[in-house]
Amino acid sequence: MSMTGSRNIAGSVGASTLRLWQGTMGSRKEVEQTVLPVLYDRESDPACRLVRESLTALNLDVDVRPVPQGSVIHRMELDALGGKGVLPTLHFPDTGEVVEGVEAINRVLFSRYGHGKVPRLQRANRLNLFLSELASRARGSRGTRRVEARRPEQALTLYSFESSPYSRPVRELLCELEIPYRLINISKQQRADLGPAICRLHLGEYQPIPGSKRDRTLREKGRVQAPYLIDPNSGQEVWESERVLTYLKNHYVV
Ligand SMILES: N[C@@H](CCC(=O)N[C@@H](CS)C(=O)NCC(=O)O)C(=O)O
Repeated sequence: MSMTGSRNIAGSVGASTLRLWQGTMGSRKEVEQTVLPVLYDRESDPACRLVRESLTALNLDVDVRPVPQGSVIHRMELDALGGKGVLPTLHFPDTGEVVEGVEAINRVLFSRYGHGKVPRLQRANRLNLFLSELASRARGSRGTRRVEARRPEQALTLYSFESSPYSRPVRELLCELEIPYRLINISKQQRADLGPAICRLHLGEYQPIPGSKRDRTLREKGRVQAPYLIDPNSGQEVWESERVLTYLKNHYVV
């Protein structure tokens, strides 16, 4: 990995540490999702981060519509929902329900998909928002402002989980390029999932929980690693964070 790449990952580790590695572990039981909710999100926004952590905790997938500063298309889409146009906003396309703001979204997510109560570290209180703000500052202005980019015809797919230091730079770039993507959360569900892909903390052959998304990913793709990007527009599937970033820059930055 290049010096710049290593510095980027070190800063991303810092951001995850400031948020106490929330957005790593997820529920062992996975909800069957037929129609995915749509999350209007800005990667660097402290409140949006708390929602993304909740999604990892609940092991839920969403269709992300990044709304960077200077956004045109997703800002228009968000405003057309008829709400206040705040970030984060979660839209359930099957019911038309629009939920605005981190507190309301977390309440809906944990009552619908969790045990009812929003866990202490996901609550939108002053401490969590402060730590999330610090995490954003550790990333400078990444994942904040729109950069001129080509718009893909079809949304991309990204396998990730919120605290993943290697995935964060990819999500930041997707946000800056205002590229819509399906976020597949591959939350860690057991001790054997912990650690980087090349040296998991658990010795021996890697065995995800049978029947889980991780298990399906291992069987279908041959490995479980974040980030992993699929672009249906070019038919390309890309592993390795630096290669994913280069791919996005080459294909979408104008
Ligand atoms: N060299 C890879 C490292 C990727 C990596 O190790 N990612 C971690 C998450 S940050 C991972 O996939 N860990 C294994 C797992 O979650 O099962 C890259 O740059 O993308």
